Amino acid sequence: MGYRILETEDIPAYLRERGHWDEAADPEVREVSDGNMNRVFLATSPAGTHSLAVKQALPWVRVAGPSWPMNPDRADAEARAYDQVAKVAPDKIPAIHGYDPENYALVMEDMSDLEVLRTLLNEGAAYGPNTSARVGEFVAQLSFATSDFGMPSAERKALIAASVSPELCKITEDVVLSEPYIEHEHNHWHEGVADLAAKFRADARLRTEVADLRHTFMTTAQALLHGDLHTGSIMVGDREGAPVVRVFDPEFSFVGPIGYDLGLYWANALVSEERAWALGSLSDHGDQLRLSWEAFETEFRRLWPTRVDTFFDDAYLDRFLRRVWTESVGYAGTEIIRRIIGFAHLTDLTTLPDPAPASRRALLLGRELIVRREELRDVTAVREAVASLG
Ligand code: SR1
Ligand code: MG
Repeated sequence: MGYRILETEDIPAYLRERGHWDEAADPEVREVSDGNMNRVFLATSPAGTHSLAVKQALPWVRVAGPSWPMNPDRADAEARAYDQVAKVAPDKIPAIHGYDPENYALVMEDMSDLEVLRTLLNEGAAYGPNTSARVGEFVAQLSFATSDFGMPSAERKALIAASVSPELCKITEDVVLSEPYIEHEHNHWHEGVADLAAKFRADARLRTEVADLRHTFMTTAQALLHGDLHTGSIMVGDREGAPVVRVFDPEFSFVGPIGYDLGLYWANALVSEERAWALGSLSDHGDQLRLSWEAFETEFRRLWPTRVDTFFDDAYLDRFLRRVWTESVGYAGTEIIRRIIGFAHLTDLTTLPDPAPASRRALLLGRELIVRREELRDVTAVREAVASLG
């Protein structure tokens, strides 16, 4: 039948055609699209006893419209990533009921009983003790299993080939890892940071360091990444009295540097800390980088004895983890900066009564994380960089 763009009224028949809905009554459907890229619908039985989510990739960037075309096969990358995570961390992703490659549509668990982590944080909630630890474990479990430590060499080469995602990687190479440092029509900023935006564009040292991180992003095939692991890609809540953390939306997935996933999460945690600082509501924000790194490192080291290639010795593990740490610090800096002077901004800052003071602090921190990433060798050093903002 070919690719058809689904509208709200199409969803009941679509779910029946695909074998996902056999109840007598049609579901009630509402569109809940929220991210920059895709459409999401929730379908719920009239009695509220059965529900599903349908996510479809459009042939353009949703928030930009047809003027920014984008290959919908990014949904293939998302489905592939979910397949990989389901093998090693099924408790940390939504249940996937089916993928329809012809229409670039995923049918998955309705998670509307959970909350998007960013939304909760913006409302003043704390992270709590589990969230960052689960995220750190998620990165370790996915990255170990899809690295040369967790997968035989030939299988890995096939994964790398299957996971090549040129258009989505190009978005990151552009909107995260170059545009904020040059004049570009995508860029915009709050007037209270205009001087810093201009300064960063003229900052040769910063630009060279970002070029290094960009090249690492383009050339390093360590493991399968989520690729866009910000706090809007994580849902949290309680089910039957137990804390639940679900990572979703891995459409930017490809085989790249592990530090890109950790760095994105850290950047978003640090920006949430700046929001809380501005509102005088700091709680556990400053502990999230440590909690996620410790959980990542502990889980990666726990998996290490299971590695498939023992030429990689224990000393090499230490060296490898050091490299992941340093690159994570750098990518955290790039994510902070692009979220303030690039294309896609964060509500953490934009919804503040005055976004300027926290945005300025975050920009300065971002620069420090990039240019001093080799010196910032542990969590304490990063916390000192935050403290030095005053
Ligand atoms: C054009 S897309 C801009 C951003 O939205 C996505 O969520 C990614 O973060 C991307 O960088
Ligand atoms: Mg997304």
